[in-house]
Amino acid sequence: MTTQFARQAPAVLPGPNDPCWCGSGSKYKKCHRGADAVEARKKGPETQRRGVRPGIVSPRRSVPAHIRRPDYAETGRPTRSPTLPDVQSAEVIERMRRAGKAAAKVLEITGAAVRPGITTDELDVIAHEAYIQLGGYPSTLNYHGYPKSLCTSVNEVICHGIPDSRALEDGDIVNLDITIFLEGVHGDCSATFFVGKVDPESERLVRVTRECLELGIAAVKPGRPISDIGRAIEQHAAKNGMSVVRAYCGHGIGERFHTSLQIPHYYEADANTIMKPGMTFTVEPMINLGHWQHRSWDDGWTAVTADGSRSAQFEHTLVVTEQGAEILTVT
Ligand code: EYF
Ligand code: CO
Ligand code: CO
Repeated sequence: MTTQFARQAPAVLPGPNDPCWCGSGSKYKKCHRGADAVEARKKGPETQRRGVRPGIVSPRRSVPAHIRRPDYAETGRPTRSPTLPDVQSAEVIERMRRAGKAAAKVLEITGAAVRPGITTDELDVIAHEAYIQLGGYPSTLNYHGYPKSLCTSVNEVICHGIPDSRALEDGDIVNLDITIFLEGVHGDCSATFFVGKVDPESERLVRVTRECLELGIAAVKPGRPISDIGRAIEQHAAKNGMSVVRAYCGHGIGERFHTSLQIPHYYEADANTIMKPGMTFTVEPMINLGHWQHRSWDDGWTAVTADGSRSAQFEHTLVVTEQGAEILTVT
């Protein structure tokens, strides 16, 4: 009789809570994870999966009392209804211009510090001080309990990487995702940086991802559906043999960090909300060199590519205008 279960572990192992590769139907962590780790140790370091590993996360940094805070700063839970209007008043947009400019400034300052040897926790210190210097609160700090003032996503980390004691290495790529709460509104932007000299495929990934954001922004037009944005992004990624992450989307933004408006970065026919002047949202495509599927680390935040391929991201906060889009997160 032939067994219906696989006998050998695949090259890419499942996440801890995914079904085991053997077909037993049990979670991987309850089934073959222990045995696979023993086998990998026996075979030596060459066969062990290389990649970014979690480091030590430092204690939470404080924000001076004079800085205005969002509603979740103490409890971790946003209290206001997410079903706010998607279209903002001219007065809110004016405040969002100032918040967007400040976010872009924090990104510029923190990005300038990226170099081999610096830890992502040191980047957190730089960003944290820059937010405060500009009079803003780091929107991610305690947002749903997130522990740091920015996200640092290295190599195969797709998003929500937590700054820790890991030093950046020559050849890494790192996305810095910065959001500021200033004058009662949020400004959210990110960019992927090279650490020293990176390989040509990573350079191509970062270039194509930046182009995906540009093409997504160019698709923003009043009277057109939100799905136009994802269509433009997905076409460009596919043309270059890359994939678009599906689990995380752009989002409405304003007095709340995230509203119920979602901006998929792939073509989604159901994303049929019509864009209107005054709507504010982010476009933040995450593009992978390999497949689009993701896994989450046990920390509950860090999303990585399931196949270990590298991932890059760029993000801007936009307002829809009569002609197209105005980018708010510019210095
Ligand atoms: C509850 C978080 C919650 N969410 C979104 C919360 O829009 C963002 N970047 O562009 C963005 C950034 C962060 C964020 C930082 C923390 N969170 C993350 C992951 C899971 C989750 O579950
Ligand atoms: Co962001
Ligand atoms: Co965002």
